[in-house]
Amino acid sequence: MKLYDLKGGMNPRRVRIFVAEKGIEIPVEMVDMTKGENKTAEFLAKNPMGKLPVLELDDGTFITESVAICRYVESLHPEPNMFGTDPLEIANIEMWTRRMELDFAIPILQVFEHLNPFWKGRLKQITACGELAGEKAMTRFAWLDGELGKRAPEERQFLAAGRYTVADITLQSALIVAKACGVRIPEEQTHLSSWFASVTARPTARA
Ligand SMILES: N[C@@H](CCC(=O)N[C@@H](CS)C(=O)NCC(=O)O)C(=O)O
Repeated sequence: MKLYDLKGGMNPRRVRIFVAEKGIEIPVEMVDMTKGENKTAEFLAKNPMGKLPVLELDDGTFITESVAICRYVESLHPEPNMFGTDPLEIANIEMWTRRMELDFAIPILQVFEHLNPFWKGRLKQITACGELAGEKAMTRFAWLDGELGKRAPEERQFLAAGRYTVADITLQSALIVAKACGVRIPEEQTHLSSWFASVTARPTARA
């Protein structure tokens, strides 16, 4: 098995943290996006979307999409469980993961793509799109801080279950990119800030 990885990328980080939480090691090959290595014919044969991460299996099969990779790893290494153990928990973790992807990760990626100088000349950048996405992200931060605040203190530590799950990893990875783009959790949002401080203090956070 081999993981094609990208330094600094939100989705590759999700898989790295997930794998680290499982306590396993998967050999890694770094792909340098700045050199266009993810757009070569050789890489596009692995993932026609030209994106990372990609998991290569020993029989030459490629799995793309970070959640699909995580699910595959979970099937092989069920403990610690990160996708849920009973119907309600599975649904809750899926619900929170989808929320974190659609309402947090996507706007944050749009801020990065439309406003960050890295993408100049690589993508069509529209400043207003980046600014709008930043506003959406900030609205979502406020909403999530409020949601966490409605919970009993012991239930604020994790988003979807009484333990760290793939939903937490999804937001944690998105917020690292947000921070790098200058989109920060406002100081007064203490519940969201505490959650972020707690997940980023985990030993796997630097994976
Ligand atoms: N939906 C995919 C998204 C993958 C993705 O967007 N990867 C980014 C890094 S976070 C990438 O490879 N970008 C390279 C590019 O767009 O050229 C997943 O969850 O894995």
